[in-house]
Amino acid sequence: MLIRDVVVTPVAFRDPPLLNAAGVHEPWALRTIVEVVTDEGLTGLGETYGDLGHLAKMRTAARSLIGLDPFHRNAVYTAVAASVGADVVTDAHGLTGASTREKTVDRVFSPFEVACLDILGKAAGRPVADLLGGKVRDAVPYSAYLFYKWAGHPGAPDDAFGAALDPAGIVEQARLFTGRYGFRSIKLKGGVFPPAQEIEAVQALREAFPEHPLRLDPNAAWSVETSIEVGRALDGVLEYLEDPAEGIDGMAAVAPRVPMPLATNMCVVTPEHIPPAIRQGAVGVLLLDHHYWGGLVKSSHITTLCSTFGIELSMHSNSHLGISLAAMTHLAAATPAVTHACDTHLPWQDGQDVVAPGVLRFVDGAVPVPDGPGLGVELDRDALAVMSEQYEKCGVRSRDDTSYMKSIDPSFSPRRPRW
Ligand code: GKR
Ligand code: MG
Repeated sequence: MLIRDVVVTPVAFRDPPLLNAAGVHEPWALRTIVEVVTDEGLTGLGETYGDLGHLAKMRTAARSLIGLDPFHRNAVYTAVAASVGADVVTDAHGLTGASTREKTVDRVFSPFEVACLDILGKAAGRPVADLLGGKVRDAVPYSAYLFYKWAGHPGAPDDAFGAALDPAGIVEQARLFTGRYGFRSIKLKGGVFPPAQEIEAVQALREAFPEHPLRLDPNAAWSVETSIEVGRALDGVLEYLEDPAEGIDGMAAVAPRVPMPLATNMCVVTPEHIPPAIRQGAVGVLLLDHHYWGGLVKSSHITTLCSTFGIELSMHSNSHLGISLAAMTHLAAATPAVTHACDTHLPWQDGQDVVAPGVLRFVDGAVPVPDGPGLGVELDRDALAVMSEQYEKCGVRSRDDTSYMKSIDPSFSPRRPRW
């Protein structure tokens, strides 16, 4: 079997004004959809970031895959690495940690690897979870991912979610998400208001949801001292505290002084970060993300390594669509070490998707693992065409939460630490 064609399509979809330490989400979020087609007529799907620098790398890499065998992931990785060369692609928003050359290659490789696994699954008539060792759970639990937010983008009508700018608004948002999807864990994106206000919001969540594990993630907006104060104030309330302080050094200074484990998707984001993080005892939970940890197989290997060192696993997300949700679900379903509910932004997309409806759904806060061959999802070509046209027209070419926020509030600064 040989790869005959690779189609790379950037798409844009509406995104609410979600607030974070870097600023605020723009009205359009970007993704790139990958279709890998074989000479036997099988098509595999992948999904990744849409920022222009990354998209350019995706397009170059796509050309280098023609003629390769989708079974040969080593050859595919080598071709991607050669096409990336020595370049390092960075994110403007800075919310997923430092960029390195290895992380750049892993990010470009990931959607092609997922598409190849989709093809192999289709060829074998088996779900991708089977290619990763088989399901250890029939459904993958996700958390309600809460954000402070405005009622709508400035100058636009209010969106379907309403404003959430204080503890009562956050509790109301949690009720909406848990009511609609049945989530049994809750994560609050922090780093937006002074820590005392965010502590109050978490305490309000604890009161309203006494049984739900809770997490708080300020994206390294706090100093070491502030992180320790917040961690101690939330003793017994948080399942884990996510990226309170910057870098492995900052996290290692906080970890032994707070009562709960620290989690990260910022200071350990590529294999070369693992040895120093372990040496320094910086993290208790790694938020895995196959989009930058080199695809599903490499991510699965990373979980084995982490388990050896006593690091627990959960999963990180960014604004995404259904191909990513399907891939995350197969990976988490086939990975025993992912024991915490995974993050997903999908509810914020409010039904916009490139996959045909019907397969992916939340039941009691968990996504049942698709049981069709491969990822088990199909492209909705009409939806893809609409989102591709939205990309052409929307004018956004790279996610930039900070510039958008500054256009609304010129005094805003994304400096870290902010408190
Ligand atoms: O969507 O604003 C966002 C999040 O802040 C995202 O960009 C982060 O990468 O969800 C992520 C996180 O857990 O830090
Ligand atoms: Mg995070």
